[in-house]
Amino acid sequence: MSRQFPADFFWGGATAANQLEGAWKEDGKGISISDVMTNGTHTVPRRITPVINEEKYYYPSHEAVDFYHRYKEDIALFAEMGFRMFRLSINWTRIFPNGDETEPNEKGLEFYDNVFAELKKYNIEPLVTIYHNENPFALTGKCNGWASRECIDYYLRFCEVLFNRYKDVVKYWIPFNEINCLTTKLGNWNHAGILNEGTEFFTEQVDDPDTRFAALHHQFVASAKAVSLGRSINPDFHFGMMICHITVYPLTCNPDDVILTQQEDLMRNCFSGDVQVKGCYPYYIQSYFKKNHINFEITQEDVNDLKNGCVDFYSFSYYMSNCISADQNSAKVSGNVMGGAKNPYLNATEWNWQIDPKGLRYTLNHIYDRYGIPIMITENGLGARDVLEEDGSIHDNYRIDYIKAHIEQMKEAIDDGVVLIGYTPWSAIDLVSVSTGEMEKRYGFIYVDKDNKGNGTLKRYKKDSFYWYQNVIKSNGEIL
Ligand code: BGP
Repeated sequence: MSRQFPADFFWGGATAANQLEGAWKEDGKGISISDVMTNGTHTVPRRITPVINEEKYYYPSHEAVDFYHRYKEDIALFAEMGFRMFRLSINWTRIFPNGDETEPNEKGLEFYDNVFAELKKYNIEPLVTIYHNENPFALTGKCNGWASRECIDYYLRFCEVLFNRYKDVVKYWIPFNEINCLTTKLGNWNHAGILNEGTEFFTEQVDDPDTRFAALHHQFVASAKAVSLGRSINPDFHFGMMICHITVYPLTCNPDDVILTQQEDLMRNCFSGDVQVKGCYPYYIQSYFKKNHINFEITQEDVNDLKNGCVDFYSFSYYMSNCISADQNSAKVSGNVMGGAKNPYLNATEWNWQIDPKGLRYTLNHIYDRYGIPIMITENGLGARDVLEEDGSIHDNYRIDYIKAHIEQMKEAIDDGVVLIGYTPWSAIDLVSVSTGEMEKRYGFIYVDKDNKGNGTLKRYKKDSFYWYQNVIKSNGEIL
């Protein structure tokens, strides 16, 4: 064992189409669920408006950071940093504007031809997320999104087009981003296009667990079928699952806290991992469904499909850890899908996400011990306000500190024996925040001149972290 990264380690950065591309109606693109979400802040929730009203509201995905027109410039910057991998998602509505067409939109496919050609020019391996909060909005009206089984076929048609078109340029695929978000009610909208009557705000969604778990099941089946289909088109494809890893610790050694923590971990993290890596529903979730009277259809064909479509690698996002307490009155902190009790040993960001680099080592070991397959960290990073100085510099030493501390713990985990094959921090470049719709909650190595209201030149600037990360990659993680 050694504390060194493997020579072929995938250093890179991550993004998602709806937060990056803009051009929301260009070249035949349809409306996605992200396009009907207004901006917000961490105290003002984002609104879901089935009828778009641009006079009244601001919709951050409509222009985002305009990658659609600036991808050449951006990819050149990624190459300058030394990226070996770039994680992006395909905007489903560029290819199938309403989701249920039978013929794809050629213009949309051409855009990604160009993006992949540009990446190839610099030897950057694409890592493609097929679904990252970009469900066609028309499917919400048609069948309440993934609540309906119909979505499986629409999604597979989309996958088949992608696999055939890009089979020679894309090898790494993630069928669904953070699929486990559907274990919480926040997942209804972004993760499945489900809009139950009465829902107005992203953070306050009306929830029906039967529908939500049915949607999750449909996505498990869709993912497994996509894996089987992809392998039949190109046996060299690698498929990974993607979990929003909600790392949890018991707040105290009170056995009540410990049991509750174990239950949370099984439900939020292990459940989706177990289904996608092991190919079947684990015992604890079956009893959870029974105890909570959750019912939805699982056919024998589904059972077979799940068995046949297990993934090759495990990937996850890691931003924070949370504590779990049986005491309802414990102090609280936030998180991307789930908050928790405040950990007295950790600091938190302005958005109240606790910073816990050692939790990453813990998580990597936890995952590798359970599954024993290669792991990629496909999101990790710090959302913070940056200041653009007059000379165009951005001194984001706090971001460097954050990422450095996490990379150090990745090294420890490699030394522990974990097989870690890639790291694509969030985000390659500044982009729109999902939870709040803000631009000024920045994650990138590259600053984009744009504010929360949409003002700015969209000009790109290299942050201090850009140069720092460039050296990290050049030294293969030796110089931090
Ligand atoms: C993850 C999402 C990303 C990303 C990130 C940061 O859950 O997969 O799309 O946005 O969280 O969250 P936020 O943008 O809310 O700060």
